[in-house]
Amino acid sequence: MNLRLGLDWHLRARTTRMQCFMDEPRGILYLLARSFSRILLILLTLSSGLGLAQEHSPKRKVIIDQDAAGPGGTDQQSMLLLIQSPQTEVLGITVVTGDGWLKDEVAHTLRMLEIIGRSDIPVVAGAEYPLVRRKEETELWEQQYGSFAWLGAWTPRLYHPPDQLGEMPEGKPTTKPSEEDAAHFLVRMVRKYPQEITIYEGGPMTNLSLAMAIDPEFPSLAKELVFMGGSLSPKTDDPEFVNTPRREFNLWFDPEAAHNVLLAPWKKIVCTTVDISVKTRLTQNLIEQIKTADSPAAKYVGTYARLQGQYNYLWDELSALAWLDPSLITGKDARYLDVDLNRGPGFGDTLSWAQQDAPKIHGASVEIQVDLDTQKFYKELVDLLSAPVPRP
Ligand SMILES: [Ca+2]
Repeated sequence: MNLRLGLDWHLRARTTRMQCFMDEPRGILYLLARSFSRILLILLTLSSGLGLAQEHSPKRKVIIDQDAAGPGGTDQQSMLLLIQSPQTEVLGITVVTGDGWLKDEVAHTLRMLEIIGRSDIPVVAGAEYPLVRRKEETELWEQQYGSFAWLGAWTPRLYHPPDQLGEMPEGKPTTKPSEEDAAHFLVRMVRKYPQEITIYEGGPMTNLSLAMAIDPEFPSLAKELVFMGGSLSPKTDDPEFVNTPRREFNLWFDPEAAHNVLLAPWKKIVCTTVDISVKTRLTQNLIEQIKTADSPAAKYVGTYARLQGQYNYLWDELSALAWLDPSLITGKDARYLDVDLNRGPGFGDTLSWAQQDAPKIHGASVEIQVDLDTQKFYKELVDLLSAPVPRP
């Protein structure tokens, strides 16, 4: 707009000066020729300048690590937001057991990409199990310390063996995952694009911890880690958090992996905790708004988004969208984070310290999102999911 206004002004100024030469035909011809050549020069400069501007704003490289249950739901919807954004280049989706089993999640992700026409994005299978935690031990732990509302793939009412797929109402994929494993893919990518890649983590941190075990430089070679996880002191009447405010599934499901990752030398960590997640809700009204659009992503979400009970937080969607538009976050804090590895009642709980109280061994200071512009968030969520799918 400014370039256009500048050009208009330039043309007006030259027109005024031209009028002074109206009684001199040769002068007019000379001036016209000079004016056209200058305008041509300006247009060439502007177009090459715009070309340079595009070359100098490369897309933001991101790898999505996700416990990609589906169809629909927070895991798939957050991935859609990151794929839908014209800002991003999604280098790949690495998958980890969490909300569902690995193979099930890989199938849902491949199918989602087929539906939106983005099977060019590699889907890379990662860890089928947490580093140490086991289902049978977790069931014993629950008998001793009380049950946990959400056990992901191990939730009794949803359980199926790891090698079987659950229901796939969206159809089974015909595309295949990458032959590489997630940890090696993560390491290979940060070595290929050092300091350029954002690791978006929407699930348990097993794949990231495995990548660190293979290559200890993995965290410092990444640009930043952005993750949904952890819980500090959420203000909510949700029974899942009233008596266990420090228990959050992503960190809880693989506490040892989260401990490794949170103590690693990342350049920057941004964290979406339960505290801010509970300030968001997916509603039927939002789903209806998305449904009115004709894009493949909107149709997918319109068909498969589900509301269950009264708490339908936009967990991973907020983490993704706040990375795309940091102005959504209106309040933030800084903490050091870790995870309780004592195998008592607090096993897997989030630990946090203010800067001045930090223990001797700690990771990078974590930027904690505290508050958000809720209406702006909902609007951007609807707009982005309603937009055409960007071509690779
Ligand atoms: Ca997730």
